Amino acid sequence: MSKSVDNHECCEHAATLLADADRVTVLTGAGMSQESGVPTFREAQTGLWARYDPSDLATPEAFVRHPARVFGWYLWRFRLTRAVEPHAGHYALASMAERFSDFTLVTQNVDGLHRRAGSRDPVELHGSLESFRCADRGHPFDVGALEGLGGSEPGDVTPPACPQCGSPARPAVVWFGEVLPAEALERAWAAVQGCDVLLVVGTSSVVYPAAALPEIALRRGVPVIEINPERTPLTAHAALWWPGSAATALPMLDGSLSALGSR
Ligand code: BJW
Repeated sequence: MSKSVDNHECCEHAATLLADADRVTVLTGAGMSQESGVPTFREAQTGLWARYDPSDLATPEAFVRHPARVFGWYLWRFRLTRAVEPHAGHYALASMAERFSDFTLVTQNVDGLHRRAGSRDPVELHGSLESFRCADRGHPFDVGALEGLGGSEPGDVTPPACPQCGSPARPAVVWFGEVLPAEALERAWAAVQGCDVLLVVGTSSVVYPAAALPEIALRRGVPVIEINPERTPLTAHAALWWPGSAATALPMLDGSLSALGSR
């Protein structure tokens, strides 16, 4: 879809909404990391799931049925996320955190790029691809033992066995049908229940319970700012839809807040 984006107008509006806020929550999704080179999940042309059916990859049932396919896909993504770098948008969010008395960054991403950009203690709703554990008993699995496994493209790789119990290793991420880490969910819930503004960046807003977080903020009458080049189910309800990209919009916004002298 081609559209012209008035980034300056959107930025001014977003900065105005944020200028008087004390408590800010940010929710990010795969679009946040797209400009770092991590493909998103649902984009028709480039999304990982245009090539691979998610139900064949991101469920516990898929891991039982096709362990080598699922493990190989995650091993490829594990290496990809280690090879890429945070972009200006990740750094802008780390900088923005310092401007508010209460700032919570909630991410659905498992790539660790927010932490690598300096964001302190982000809430990782869907776990982390930086660590692995065994499937049956959750024993931590040393990622050093992954070296030498698989090739440079996603392909079948038999999951190595846990040295303690022999069950297959898997990424420490949350698959469909699995429960999110309780502490992360509680922190995210508390943040949207207490925030003055919610900023939502790069998520299709279709996967729950993450997609319920903006719904909670909206029910409280909190303004929601959405940064996403495409419309989502959230767009019609947002106080501002900024149809820009994370790497462009967020540094602009941080710069505007700085110019406004926001803390
Ligand atoms: C840009 C950009 C740029 C592009 N700049 N933007 C309530 C109602 C209905 C269903 C459910 C419900 N509650 C639970 C469910 C079931 C299920 C669910 O939500 N299903 C839906 C598909 C309907 N949820 C679950 O199973 C969750 N568990 C749970 O709820 O447990 C309790 C329970 C269990 C069983 C039954 C009922 C309750 C677990 C969800 C786990 C999701 N896991 C994944 C995989 C993680 C590991 C991995 O990375 O592989 O998480 S799936 C995948 O989707 C991943 C993502 O974090 C997540 C969200 O995707 P995201 O981030 O939004 O990415 P995209 O690709 O969809 O969108 C990218 C966006 O960026 C697009 O909009 C672009 O336009 C934009 N963009 N470039 C800014 N440069």
